Amino acid sequence: MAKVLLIYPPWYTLLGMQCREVPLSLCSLSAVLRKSGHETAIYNADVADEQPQGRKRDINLEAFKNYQASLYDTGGRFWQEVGESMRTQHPDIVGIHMKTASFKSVINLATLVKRNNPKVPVIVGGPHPSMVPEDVLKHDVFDYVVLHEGELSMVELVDALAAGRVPTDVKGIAYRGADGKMVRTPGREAIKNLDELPFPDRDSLLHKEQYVPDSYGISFTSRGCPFECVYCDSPAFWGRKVRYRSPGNVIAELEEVHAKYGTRYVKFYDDTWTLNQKRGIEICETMIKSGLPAKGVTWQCTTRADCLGDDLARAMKAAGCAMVNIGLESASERILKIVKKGETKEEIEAGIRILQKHAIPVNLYVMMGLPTETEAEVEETMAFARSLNPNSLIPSIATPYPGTELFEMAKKDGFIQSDLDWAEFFHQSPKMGLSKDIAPDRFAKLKDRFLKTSDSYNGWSLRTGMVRRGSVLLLRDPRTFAKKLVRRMLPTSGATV
Ligand code: B12
Ligand code: SF4
Repeated sequence: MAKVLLIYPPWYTLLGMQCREVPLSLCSLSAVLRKSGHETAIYNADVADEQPQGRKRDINLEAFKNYQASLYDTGGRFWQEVGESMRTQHPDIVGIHMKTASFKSVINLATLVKRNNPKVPVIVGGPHPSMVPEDVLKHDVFDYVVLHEGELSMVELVDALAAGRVPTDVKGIAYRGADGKMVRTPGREAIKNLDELPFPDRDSLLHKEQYVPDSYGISFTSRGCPFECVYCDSPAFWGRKVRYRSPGNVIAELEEVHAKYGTRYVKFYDDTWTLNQKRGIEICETMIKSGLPAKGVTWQCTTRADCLGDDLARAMKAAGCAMVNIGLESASERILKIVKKGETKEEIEAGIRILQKHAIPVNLYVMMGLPTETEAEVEETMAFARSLNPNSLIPSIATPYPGTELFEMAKKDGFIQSDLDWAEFFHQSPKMGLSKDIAPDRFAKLKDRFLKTSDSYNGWSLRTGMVRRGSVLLLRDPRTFAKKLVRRMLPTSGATV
């Protein structure tokens, strides 16, 4: 038996914000480790009571500069808190989640862990180390990388370490061999039946006082996506074969979460929630039968506009769907082809109209800075996006994550330098953008306008939407109006980017 401390690194907190959502990856790992007899605790350094919720418009140049500075200041507040959690938890093993953007932050964390106790093995997993394990293992504060889907490999790795064995027989991991070179064990086959996984363990989170009931409503119903958008790491990470949980298994988890934590809002983080529309309807029917919507539980999901039909949207509305996130990315057909979106503008518009017909609010992802994109195309995207009348726009600057085709394109175009800094790789970073066709000074101005236009659209949409919905509700049902008003004033888990 080992005591494992699982850490979600600070990122939003370094940017002066926070993300109050439970980290599903670590909750899932904790569940399987506990099932195998290990002890666990989950420390989430991205939640901090006093900081405002993460909102895209808050990431400005000033915040970015502070963020960069805080990454290199290991004496700073966040890092002290992490050291404190090491001292109070006394773990035998530490596991840390790592995205590309949090690479530097995780190095700092691991340094603190080793400073505290050099004998504690540090295991990292997540999108970034799965794609560039060799690069990660150059840093000797990391001992093991768990590649891709982590549950089974992590249990076997912890079992081996707890027994004092060198984990040469554990599939799906990488580590430094005796000669200092990376050893990569054979790949692990994906878990066939996701229903066999225990429900993510939300109980082992430390500092529960920092969460609100809706923080626990993070869930997924499938893993993988069959599409091949060049900017997304899902195809390379999960593979293009999609695995599904059964509707009964999904809803049983939501019932448990609602009963335990009083959660009333669920965010499904599947890549394409409605990929199989028949199954989507089944989930909605199972949800209705469970009585969750009648208890006021609502939810959101992310999907593609070309995976939406009338029957499904009707079922989603009836089951309490309160928001769907859809990617438009670009309104230029030329760019949509370059990024292998596999959808046309018309298809995207048609899908959005179906949701709107059923009064399901839409968040629309838009991107700028894609390879060969012109200024006119960026303008076209913004104009078209607004004409679709979504409830909000979520703008991103094209970012080439390792393992994606976009990364290879960026390399070919000379955007990836040998002195690259992974901490600059995120969707609002002032350092991102891959269009050679827009001069750098023009690009900076255009980017600013792109983000500001989205902000002002969102502000306008929020105000008009609230007034419209509020007036209708006030006239029809003043009691519910009053209840909703009170709920809106209470803290939420927040919409993060
Ligand atoms: C939910 C989500 C978020 C939420 C996170 C909320 C939360 N508290 O968890 C929000 C919206 C806040 C978010 C923010 C961002 N995200 Co995000 N997000 C996702 C999403 C949609 C699902 C993640 C998830 O929960 N999956 C389910 C769990 C079970 O899978 P998992 O996290 O991959 O974990 C498994 C393995 O990775 C591994 N594993 C993970 N961690 C560890 C740790 C150890 C020790 C071990 C052994 C194994 C292991 O085992 C797990 C179980 O199998 C993914 C896309 C996707 N399909 O995965 C993008 C994704 C992870 N996000 C991404 C990005 C870029 C971001 C942002 C940088 C966006 C931005 N603002 O610019 C920020 C960064 C935030 C941060 N704190 O670092 C990219 C990451 C690419 C990369 N190379 O880093 C992804 C892959 C999207 C994409 N397709 O490109 N995100
Ligand atoms: S962006 Fe969405 S549709 Fe495209 S590959 Fe990624 S998850 Fe699939």
